[in-house]
Amino acid sequence: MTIDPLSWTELESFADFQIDTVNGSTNSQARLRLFGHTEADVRVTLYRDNHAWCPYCQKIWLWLEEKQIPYRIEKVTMFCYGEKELWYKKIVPSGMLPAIALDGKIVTESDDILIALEKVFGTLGKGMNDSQVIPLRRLERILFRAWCEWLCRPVMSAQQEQRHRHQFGEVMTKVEEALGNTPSPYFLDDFGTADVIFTPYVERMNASLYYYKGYSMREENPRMSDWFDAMESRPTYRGTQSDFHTHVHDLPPQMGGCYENGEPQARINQAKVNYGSWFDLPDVNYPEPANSSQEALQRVIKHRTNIIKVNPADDQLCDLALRCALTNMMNDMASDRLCMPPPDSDLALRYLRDRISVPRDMSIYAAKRLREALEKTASLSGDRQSPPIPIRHRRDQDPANFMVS
Ligand SMILES: N[C@@H](CCC(=O)N[C@@H](CS)C(=O)NCC(=O)O)C(=O)O
Repeated sequence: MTIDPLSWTELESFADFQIDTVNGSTNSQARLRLFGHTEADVRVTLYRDNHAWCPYCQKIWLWLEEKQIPYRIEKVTMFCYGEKELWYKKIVPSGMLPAIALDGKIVTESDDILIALEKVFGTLGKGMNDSQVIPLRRLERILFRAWCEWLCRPVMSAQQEQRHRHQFGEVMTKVEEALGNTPSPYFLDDFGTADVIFTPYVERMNASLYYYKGYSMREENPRMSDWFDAMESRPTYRGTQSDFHTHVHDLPPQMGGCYENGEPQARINQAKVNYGSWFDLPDVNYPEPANSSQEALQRVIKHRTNIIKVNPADDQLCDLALRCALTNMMNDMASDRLCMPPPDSDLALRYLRDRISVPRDMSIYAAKRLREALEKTASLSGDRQSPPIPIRHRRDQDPANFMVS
């Protein structure tokens, strides 16, 4: 049985999803975080990138959320996807992110920011200059460099590729040893600064090595796997956590290129990340919340005008196709009650499938639900893929196109 697409008004009646961005759980939409305090208590402004792609911003974001420090958020455009705001260049002439204003004083460089915050608000577990944390900070940088060497350098031979893989594996062994030094799943006895320092890049390593090199960091390293699980038990981390699709396509312009090794496993993984099923990926391990479809629906409804406007397809076609996909999503993709999209809407739906950004737009499971609904609905219309996502820049994601109209 085929069913008609729901109208936007009907879809709105299903969108039962509300969050308190100011005092509720960590979320990427907030412009102000109070944790039950008043605005008069705010001493910190965090300048972070619009799309939550910047790893150094995630570090500060997670720390502030863990410490529950009241703060404001100002979002800034990164060079790879748009024009840097003039007002930001007046505060930070290099345009680099993150920065904070702490009691009106600007601090840049993520490590200096954490040290400045610790001086005023105290440490998060063991602090930046603790004798147990310093070697872990160093290890994180060694891992980072081994990752860059493997991922971001074109190689001339299979031997060179193997060498880079091996070097990364050796550093991973040291990370596994470090994680094994305490009975807790974290780097030290309790969660703290060292875990925050590791978070942004191991998340990006997990995604990028799976996709470009066919190496599953989380599955191949048991202590790292336990560490990810422990991190995912924290609502703060869940609120900042991205997914594989977002990272593998946001990294190339930020890193100056990511190089695949062409191995069969990498090809299999690439197909899964790009075309699904997104539920089979090792990018998240906590159970799916019951309201993930509602979240996806609410987020699309809120931004539908701009979503349709930036889609290269005709507005009316896109509107209808999108409502079909959302109707199917809310019917749990039941194959006996499908909404058939209009002819030639495969490109429009896949264009959006490829541009959902986590956590900017929605949380990880909501994005999986939406990607799945868009893909399955697109496949009822055709098998064309939209043009590849650019790798030198991401101007297709220019936030200027998404200003609330
Ligand atoms: N060492 C700096 C590195 C910061 C950095 O590299 N930031 C990048 C984003 S991840 C940036 O702002 N680049 C300018 C841009 O992309 O607009 C820190 O730790 O804060």
